[in-house]
Amino acid sequence: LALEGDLRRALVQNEFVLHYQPQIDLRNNRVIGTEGLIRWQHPVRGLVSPADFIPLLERSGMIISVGEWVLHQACKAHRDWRAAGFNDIRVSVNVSATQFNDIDLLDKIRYALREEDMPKHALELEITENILMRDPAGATEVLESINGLGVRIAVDDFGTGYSSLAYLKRFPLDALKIDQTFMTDLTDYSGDAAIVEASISLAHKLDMEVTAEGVETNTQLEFLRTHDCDVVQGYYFCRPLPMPELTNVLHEKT
Ligand code: G
Ligand code: G
Ligand code: MN
Ligand code: NA
Repeated sequence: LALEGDLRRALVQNEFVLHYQPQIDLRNNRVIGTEGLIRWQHPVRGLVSPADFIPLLERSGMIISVGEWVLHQACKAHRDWRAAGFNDIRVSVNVSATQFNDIDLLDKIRYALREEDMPKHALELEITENILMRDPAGATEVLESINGLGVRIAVDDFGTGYSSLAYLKRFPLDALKIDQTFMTDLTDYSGDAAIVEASISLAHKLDMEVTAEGVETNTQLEFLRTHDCDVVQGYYFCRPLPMPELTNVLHEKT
């Protein structure tokens, strides 16, 4: 409860910061994009995990304004990367349930693209499969309007919720992100391996790019390479980093 009061001031007091985690294209081992991940630098408690405050933001409705801040921040970062010569990179942001159901979402995306001079195809929205499946018919409309803007859409945390395969085919989706829980036991004969292999092949057959999240070891990486995964993200390559450090990584790996 104390945290909730502090959260009300966090935005105006500039206590939020967006970190960025690189996503590596396995075809050329270069950074193809980054995922923006919010952090809260609390004046007394220090760094607070989004797992602890995103639910509070959701409950209070504050996620709407914080979500807009995230969107603008990611587009500003992208402008800096372009200015440094990284023109082929993308940036992804996570969209929560409340944001996804906000009737002004499309206007807010349009506004951010215009205000921050953002190339629309370079922006990707990550939406969890649970959000999409809550009301598939409603979700289809929202996704189609986002897709109509030219902004990319990725299904986040794939495999942990209840996806209807029929809807996966019907939704206008660009990418599928396999949840990190499936990486833990990624050896050739495990159940996780079967799920990851099947997810990659499903994504490709539905014409989607596929990203593996939470890649921490070379064994996992080699498995993903062998099974034709497109993009990988995880501590094995890089943690989420604040802006100046991330730009240094781009200079090394792009
Ligand atoms: O970065 P970390 O693993 O601590 O993030 C924990 C959770 O918080 C993840 O589920 C992630 O998707 C979510 N999260 C991180 N940044 C954002 C954000 O900007 N918006 C929303 N809605 N969720 C975020
Ligand atoms: O829910 P979502 O996929 O958006 O959140 C991704 C979360 O996973 C972020 O909080 C990020 O910090 C975290 N993360 C990123 N790479 C790794 C990894 O290799 N291992 C683990 N355990 N977590 C990771
Ligand atoms: Mn995500
Ligand atoms: Na995820």
